[in-house]
Amino acid sequence: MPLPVPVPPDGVDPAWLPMEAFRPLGERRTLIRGSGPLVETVHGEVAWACGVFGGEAVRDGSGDAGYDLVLDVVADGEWGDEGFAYGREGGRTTVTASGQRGLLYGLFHVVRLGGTAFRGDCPRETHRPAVALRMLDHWDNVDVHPVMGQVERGYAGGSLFWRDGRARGELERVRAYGRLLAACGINAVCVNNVNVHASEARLLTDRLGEVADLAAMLRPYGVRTHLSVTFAAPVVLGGLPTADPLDEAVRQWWSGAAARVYAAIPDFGGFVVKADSEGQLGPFTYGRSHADGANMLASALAPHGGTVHWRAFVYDHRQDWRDRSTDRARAAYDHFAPLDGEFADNAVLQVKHGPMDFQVREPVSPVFGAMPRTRLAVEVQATQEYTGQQRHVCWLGPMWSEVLRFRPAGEEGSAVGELAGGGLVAVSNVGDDPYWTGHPLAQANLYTFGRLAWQPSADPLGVLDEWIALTFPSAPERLTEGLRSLLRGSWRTYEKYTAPLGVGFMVQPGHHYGPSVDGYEYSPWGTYHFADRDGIGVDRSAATGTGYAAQYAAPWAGVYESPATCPDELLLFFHHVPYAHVLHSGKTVIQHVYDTRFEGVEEVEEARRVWASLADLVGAERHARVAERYEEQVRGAREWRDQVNSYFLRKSGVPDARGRPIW
Ligand code: GCW
Repeated sequence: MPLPVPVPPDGVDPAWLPMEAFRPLGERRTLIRGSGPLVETVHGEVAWACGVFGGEAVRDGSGDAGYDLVLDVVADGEWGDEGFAYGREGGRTTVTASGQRGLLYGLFHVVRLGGTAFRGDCPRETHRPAVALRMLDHWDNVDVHPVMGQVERGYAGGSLFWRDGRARGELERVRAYGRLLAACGINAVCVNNVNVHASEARLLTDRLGEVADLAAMLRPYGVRTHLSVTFAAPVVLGGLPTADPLDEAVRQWWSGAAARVYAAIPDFGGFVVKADSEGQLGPFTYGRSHADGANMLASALAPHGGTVHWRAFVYDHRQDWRDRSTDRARAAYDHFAPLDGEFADNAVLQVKHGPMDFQVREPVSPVFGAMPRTRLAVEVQATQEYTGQQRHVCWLGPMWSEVLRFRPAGEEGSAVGELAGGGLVAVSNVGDDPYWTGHPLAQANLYTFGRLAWQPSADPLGVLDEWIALTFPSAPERLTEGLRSLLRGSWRTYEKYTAPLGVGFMVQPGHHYGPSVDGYEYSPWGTYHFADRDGIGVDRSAATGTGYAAQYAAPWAGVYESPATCPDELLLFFHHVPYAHVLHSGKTVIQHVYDTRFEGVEEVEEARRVWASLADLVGAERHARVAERYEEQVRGAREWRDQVNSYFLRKSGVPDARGRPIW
């Protein structure tokens, strides 16, 4: 039986799966062969499209009866669980997969191609994800947290899963969500915050049924469910006196817990763990290593085929700002690199892409070049905590692509996207907002993440074009061009008007929105820029600084060590320089500060104008929502410009060479 398509409920945006995107498929005759629940999902999709557009979906018919499209699962296929072969010859398009998931991804490939899938010939091509695990981590709380709210760092309304302490039970919306994820290649979701509070802890035990309900909705779209668990669970849930990972009773408790999870959710993905981090308990409490902690959970999951995702975000968040010898950027490497080779096969170390915390510009974490015998996952942040909180447009595709293409051992070595055998993970930017992501244009971040996770070497601009074509089917060139111009450079624009040259963290403390140049300067969080009357930046060189630069292998250790070779955009991350220091661009640091702040604001003003000019081409509601956010972005960018410029004029006493207003 075809599975009915979970079209989003009334008033909810179809995002990149509007009905119109299914027209080319829906007008044609399609044969679907194979068996299993995901084949019924595919059948449901095709039948639905044909019901709307007049085509025909035939199940298991013979192969030669004038079909435009044949979707086939063959038992002896060579494309793995998720891959497929695509081709077109003699007026017939074929998608052949060796597994049901592959068929589902093949179907969405056809949808993406639109009319092109049914024109001309196309030699057979193989499509296979480069990364097996493509995951979204939701920082969703079950209870409303007094400070962080329902969704920690969430800018898209409430949670899709939880509200006021309960499962929401709006399972159709969850199903529609799973469908959107499948269409961009995401195959795993962690349904609760890595900061696991009291109610959330119980999702592992007596509230497991609520997780199983979500898993049942996501499963037909090939999305596996994962759970964040607290390392303290044996104590807080099991009543044991300790959570020591080497204690036999603790190990048994976890084995039992894992077995019960698998009894309820047979295809459960595994645990996500934030331990010894920002106040969460971890193995350090018991004098054990992080490998001891991760491996204990890995062994509880191993009999069931599960994986533990152990986060590397471990640092001292109670640092004394007077202490110049501690460098937060060093922390992940210092804690984890010595443990390389000690982690179990089903333990994945999940590493934030940069050494600090999702700033608009950071170097790539040196951990990726330092742990060849460990399965690593790259964690990026789709939710725009430090990049405009979905009130500002900041399309992160180019940033993620730079990270994934970075080669820690230089040109001859592998790229981060290849080293991430443990998966690509994004912190989700989705909530119960009618546009899913608050800012309608922030949908592009979610879509781009999925496609880059499938193929980390993909050109992000190509992915952006896909998103535009799907989301706005039959868009006139003016709209396509307009959207491109709004999104393509938006990350660099955001970088221009916020914190300069990789220095980061000039945000308001706590909520992290808007400028506060010294907001984190005298705080315990390890996030300093050290601006004084003469200069700015953090000396992380090996020769005179914290030694962070030496955590990289050649050639990067050398490149970053000296201001002469360090790329401009990271200069203040690695070096403390005088305001008169001349960048490779030929400008002084201080003039760069001024110029980029002014340019950034001008670019946002221009974007607002472009969006206004597209009013006749997008729906009125969407237009109004984005227009209103551009007002806020312009206001916010000006505030950034004026605070940052005034701060540096006052510190340095060096006027703007162009004499523009600074306060
Ligand atoms: O970026 C910081 C956030 C915290 C978050 C933490 C983490 C979930 O400000 O809100 O906690 O990172 O990644 O664990």
